[in-house]
Amino acid sequence: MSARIASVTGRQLWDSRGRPTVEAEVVLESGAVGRAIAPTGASRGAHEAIDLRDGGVAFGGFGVARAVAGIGAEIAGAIAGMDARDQAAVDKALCELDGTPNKARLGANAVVAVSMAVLHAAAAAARAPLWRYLAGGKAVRVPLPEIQIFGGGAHAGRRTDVQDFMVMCPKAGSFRRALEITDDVYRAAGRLMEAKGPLSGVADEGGWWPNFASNEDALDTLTRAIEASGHRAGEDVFISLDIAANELGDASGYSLALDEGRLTSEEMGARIVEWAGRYPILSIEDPAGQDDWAIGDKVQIIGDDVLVTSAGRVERAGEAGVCNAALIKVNQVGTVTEAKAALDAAVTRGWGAIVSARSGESEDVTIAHLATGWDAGQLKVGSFTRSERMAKWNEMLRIEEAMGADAVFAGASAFAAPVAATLA
Ligand code: 2PG
Ligand code: MG
Repeated sequence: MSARIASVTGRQLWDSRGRPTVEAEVVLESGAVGRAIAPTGASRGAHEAIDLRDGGVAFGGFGVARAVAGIGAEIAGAIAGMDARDQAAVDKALCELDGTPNKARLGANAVVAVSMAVLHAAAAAARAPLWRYLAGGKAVRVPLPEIQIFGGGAHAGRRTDVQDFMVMCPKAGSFRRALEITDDVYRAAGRLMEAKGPLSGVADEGGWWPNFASNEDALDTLTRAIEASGHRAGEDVFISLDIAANELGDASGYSLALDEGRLTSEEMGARIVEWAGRYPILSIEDPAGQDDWAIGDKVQIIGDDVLVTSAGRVERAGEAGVCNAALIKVNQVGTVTEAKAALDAAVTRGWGAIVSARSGESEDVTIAHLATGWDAGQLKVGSFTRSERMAKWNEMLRIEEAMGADAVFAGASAFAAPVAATLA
């Protein structure tokens, strides 16, 4: 049956922050349909692909009318007739049509929605779930989830400096069990916060709004929540942080508003090393612009804003030895093919790879399929509330169930070998 692209349509929908976002719908000549919705970040790397927003006063300047118009006026014509199964060719055509290094002309929001919709259409044409289509007959693991308990930084009015306080359960044995354990921790954390003072709702990604006196207060509370949940901190449940350090400063210095103010790059590094020694921390994302980490091999060091899902940046970071894992966000680079190249560059180096949502999300569950079908090993979605997050976790449960007896939970194998060895 023909997998040639017959039509491409864009439309404006709304994201989890109530802001406009782009959906693309691709119909093949066979009648197969693929749809995808662009997510949006709040804490962004300087070298990310750029969303096209309308500016002005309407919708706070976040309108996407121009991005949607570009899909109909330019993108549809450029990829009509192409074979949806040749994702690389479609994505190349999208990049060439845009013509900028960062998708600024057509907008990464338009380009990523179309790129992912083409992928969905190709899977639909193959009558396969997307994860299975991507796996192409190879055995793939069920990813280890990384789940937020407190959301801070740019996702919570900078109530804490650290952006994400998350947990990971590498020894849970299954995705289903990892979610159950996380739910215990999430509830226990809420009870502890309630006991300390009023709860203030949830942050952008559904984690508890961080009502803490200091960043360490949050770390203490999370460690106590793990213990109070009946699970063992540093055994069943580990802490994972996203420092999002580029939101706090740069190599010339970092500002920790909740703690004692400005830290030099060395002091910031020393602070994080101290946290890693005092708390059951297994993974740290974007710790700082440092390249000499005393925490060395024992902890997963994820590059997000520093790598921006760029294969070239993964290569350079690999040579500098600054990370041992890469966060993979398709909209950070703009196309499925480029995101897969960044993942391949990380995996080739023996790094961990984490397919990740953005803080602005929707009911789109593409990332659950990418994390599984690409055998990334890890999946980061946000917290354990709010349907734009739960939709992805729930999709993973369906995928794990569909694998049946063949399901293999990535667990410790998701990490670079030296980190995995600490869990043995
Ligand atoms: C991150 C993401 C998700 P944002 O920093 O990893 O938590 O945030 O989408 O705002 O960049
Ligand atoms: Mg991050």
